[in-house]
Amino acid sequence: MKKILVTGALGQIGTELVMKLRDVYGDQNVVATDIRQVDNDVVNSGPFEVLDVTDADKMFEVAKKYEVDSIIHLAALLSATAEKNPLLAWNLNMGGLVNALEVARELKCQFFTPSSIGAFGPTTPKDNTPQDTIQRPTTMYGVNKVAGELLCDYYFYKFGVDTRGLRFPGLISYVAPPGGGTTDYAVEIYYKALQEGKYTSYIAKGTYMDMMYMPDALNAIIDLMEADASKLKHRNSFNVTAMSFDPEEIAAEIRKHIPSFELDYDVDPVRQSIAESWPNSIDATCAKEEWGFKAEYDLTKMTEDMLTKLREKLSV
Ligand code: VAH
Repeated sequence: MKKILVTGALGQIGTELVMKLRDVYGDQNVVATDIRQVDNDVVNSGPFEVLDVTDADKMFEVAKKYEVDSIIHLAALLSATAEKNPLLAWNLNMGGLVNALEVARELKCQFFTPSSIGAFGPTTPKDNTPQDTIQRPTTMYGVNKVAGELLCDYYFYKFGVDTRGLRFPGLISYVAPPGGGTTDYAVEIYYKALQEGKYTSYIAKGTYMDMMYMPDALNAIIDLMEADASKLKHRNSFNVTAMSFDPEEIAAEIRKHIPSFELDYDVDPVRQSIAESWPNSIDATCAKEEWGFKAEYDLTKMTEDMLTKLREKLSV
């Protein structure tokens, strides 16, 4: 990757990924785009363009203007929002993806877009979910992710586009909040623990989901994109994970730092049903074997860092 176009650059992943990519590849070599403009480091530390990913002509124009050789396509609606607006989600998630793939094909760009554990469904083996298995998701987000994986593989086989992807678990970060996801509780709980000493979880006790700290997710994207193509048996998309926990386990870890922290429940049936359709834990062996994936943060190490960084951010 030398000159990179990032869509959805102001989202949870994009906000940190753009800054990391600019550290690695140079500020002027990372073109950040999003449907809106704000006054922050992403916009002010390098090239920024307002881009609606459903506008194919504009996307091509921006990619051509900066002569990009890589596209990291992040713009999408997440699972809970997609379930509230399924047709909007289809149009944005699939329309935006096709536009980005077409630009990558025409300009011969390397291509990355995230998939998700949401690409699995109720009939997928739930524990230690394999890389290659049944994928019959029951959410619009999951349908988008499976279709996206298949489309990205198609562009590789049919047109030779160097497409690569990761099935991300829930991502936890202290910089930009997630928006409209099912796993967002695992971010909110840290903020509420510091601000109020308690949290009411919309996900039920005993509901296990794979999770990953954002630094590991950013490294995984760069490591995959820099991996030797001849070593890749899979492309779209690799299972990756760092940990799996339920609300009780993350609360117990927080209590090691805030002993009085209280957790209770007010389960959201929509997000609970989405969570129950996903695996309890996935197997990341292929990512480890094919391109050396390794997560540095477990629940203990992530909790220490999240609470330390949030204390500074929230001045508490
Ligand atoms: C969501 N954070 O909750 C995203 C992610 C695995 C979860 O895809 O929709």
